[in-house]
Amino acid sequence: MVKPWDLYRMPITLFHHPGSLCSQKVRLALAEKGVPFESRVVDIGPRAENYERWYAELNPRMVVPTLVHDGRVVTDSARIVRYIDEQFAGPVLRAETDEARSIEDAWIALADSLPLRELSYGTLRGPFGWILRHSDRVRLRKLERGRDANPDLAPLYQARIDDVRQWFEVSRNPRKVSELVDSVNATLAKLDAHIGQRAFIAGAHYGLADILWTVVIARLYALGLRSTVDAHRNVARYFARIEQRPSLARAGVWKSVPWGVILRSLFRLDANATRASVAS
Ligand SMILES: N[C@@H](CCC(=O)N[C@@H](CS)C(=O)NCC(=O)O)C(=O)O
Repeated sequence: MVKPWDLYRMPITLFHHPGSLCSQKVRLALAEKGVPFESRVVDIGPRAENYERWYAELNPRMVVPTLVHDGRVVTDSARIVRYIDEQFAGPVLRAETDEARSIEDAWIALADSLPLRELSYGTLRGPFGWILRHSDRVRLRKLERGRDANPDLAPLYQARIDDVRQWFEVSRNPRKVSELVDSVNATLAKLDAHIGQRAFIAGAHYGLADILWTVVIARLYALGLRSTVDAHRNVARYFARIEQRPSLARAGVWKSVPWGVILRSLFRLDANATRASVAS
């Protein structure tokens, strides 16, 4: 709960969505640093508020999250978590030595390269999974309308139209989705070998790479891929340890599908509500 005296030290607005993997990474970094922020939920469900002009002007890729700090706009979760670490007081999240930093960079890049968007839409079961996999028509209609109404932004809208076509073509193809699971499995095997008996991915403390991988592993559990994760014993042990951190609950990082949150957001009970959050 936000306290009145927190408001004056809240120069940050985070445009995000409760269920978005990339938003969870940023919220976890803010929670670890203890940085308060103003929360602006952007509906990325079938209503696709992220395809509206005001948001495209903020984030030309029309994806969440976006951080606005003292008038500076920062996009892309990996860049945002680094930015948060550099700009704000609190525990240092970057690894300490040059060697540890290059290990950290490599694992951040690997977490970023995982095809989790296609995998999330492709593997989520039940009626909600079905709705997600068939939300492309609504999305494409909204993007086409955006392209036609905003000729100056037409190339951005066209790029998203092409991207959405490719995204759903993969997510609705069970053979391609199973290939994605194989590729995630291969990356988990690398993490398993790397983490071994180490406490953290890079360096001596919970850091940037750990934040990204915490959210990735939690998402794999949430998608029902428990046996894929647990087949990698070191990874499962590592996660069992780090999931005890109180920051996960504060940041809304879940390892099971939070139906209540999703339904609230689907029926717009909390979307659009600009509210103050204290991540610490
Ligand atoms: N590389 C970007 C990817 C952002 C991204 O794909 N965000 C997803 C949610 S995790 C999104 O906004 N999806 C909605 C859409 O593409 O329409 C980052 O890490 O911030």
